[in-house]
Amino acid sequence: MMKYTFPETFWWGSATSGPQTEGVFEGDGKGDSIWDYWYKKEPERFFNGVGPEKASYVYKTYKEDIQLMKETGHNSYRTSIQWSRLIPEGTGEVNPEAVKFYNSYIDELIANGIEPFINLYHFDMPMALQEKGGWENRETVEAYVAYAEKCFELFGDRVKKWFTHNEPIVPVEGGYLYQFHYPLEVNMKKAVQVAYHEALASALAIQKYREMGQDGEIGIIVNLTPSYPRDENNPEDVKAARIADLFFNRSFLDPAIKGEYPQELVELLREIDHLPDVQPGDKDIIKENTVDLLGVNYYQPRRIKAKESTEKLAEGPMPDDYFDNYDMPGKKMNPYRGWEIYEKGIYDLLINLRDNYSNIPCFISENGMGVEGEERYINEEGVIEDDYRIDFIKGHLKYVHQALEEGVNVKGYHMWTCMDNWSWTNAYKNRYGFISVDLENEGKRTIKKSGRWFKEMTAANGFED
Ligand code: BGP
Repeated sequence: MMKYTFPETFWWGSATSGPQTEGVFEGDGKGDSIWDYWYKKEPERFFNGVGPEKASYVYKTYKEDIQLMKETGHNSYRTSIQWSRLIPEGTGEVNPEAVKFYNSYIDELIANGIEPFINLYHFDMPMALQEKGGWENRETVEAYVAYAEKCFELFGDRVKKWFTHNEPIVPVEGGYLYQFHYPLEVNMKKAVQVAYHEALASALAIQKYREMGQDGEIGIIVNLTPSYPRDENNPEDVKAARIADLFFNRSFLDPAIKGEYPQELVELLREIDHLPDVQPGDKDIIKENTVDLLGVNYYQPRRIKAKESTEKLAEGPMPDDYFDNYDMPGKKMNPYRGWEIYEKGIYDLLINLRDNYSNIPCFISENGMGVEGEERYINEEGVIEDDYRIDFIKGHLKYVHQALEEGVNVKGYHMWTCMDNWSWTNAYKNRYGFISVDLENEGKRTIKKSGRWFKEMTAANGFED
């Protein structure tokens, strides 16, 4: 038996987002985001035709839900403000119903001893702005900064942990490379511009936060997918893995923490004439407004080999022109989501932050396991016995613990997610929560075995195994 003890002050909790939980209700004044729009247009693209208008009804149930957070051992919780709820047209008028809702949600969390961590952007571009190009258009950067300022002004007296984006690489991949987010384009030139504008918007929001004299911390949440070469002794594999790392990890990590882009990435984009449009002064803004705190979402590693296939994914350049994904034999899989489970990846990425990113204060802001058909694990008391999820958490926490012992500045662990929520086009296919949501039964909540276990584990600040 080994004992894994975490600091008394460790942040324990879970994460979600507005669009995946709140739902849309008569009279709530919410404008459409790209998700509302896309669902109305192509509902068949969403698993079982379930859209964002239902989600988990949290807009109505947050008070009861917060009681369940307490019962599952949360001392902190991350959600996002929906831009299209607060400012329905993306710019201009603020929706008073949204202000009431977020105020009450935040107050209720605090009153129950749960610190709100608030994210400003979780894949949910207001449709009115997407019509004008979304992140491709520099005006969206300005609109975003005005929106961020409004959020700081309205809620900054109580919210002390802010995040400018969740996984900013995902709208780039989904919307402009691999077609799993609206606007479903395949265009690397636009992808680079979108990524650049997101990073610039983040730096400008951080600048605004500090100018306003706000006294909390502000950061960004990135999904890190450590890139492992097929063969560490094969220089071509190693180079391919390094390029994948540049595209998918360092493209946001470096500007967010170091205030500049990796030179190798800049050169690579220059060679293919894909550098983004920038304006004088941008460089300094990015340089001077780096994050206080980094959230890291970790689900899976990336296994890479040197390019072997000649198949092109698109006519124009694509990141995949530089590497192939490597299907490593014997890897452990989550078959429902199709993602590899590799616990040591969480340690490797934390050590990388310690050694190459000035040991920035960080926390695990998402880690989790989506499983389909969890009802088959329901016992006589109606509780889902998700022992696989408990094992998944322990497996990762052991490595977080090791990283802590080796001096990594890691301050917490948030699970994806609290209550089963709406997973974009997968809707409610794979369930991730500590708490189940019965969609057939008005969203009835039941704490799973993992939720009970998490409560005990966090009360003890650790576990034995
Ligand atoms: C992360 C996102 C979340 C969430 C989670 C699970 O990438 O930040 O929004 O959904 O992954 O992934 P999925 O919902 O695609 O199964």
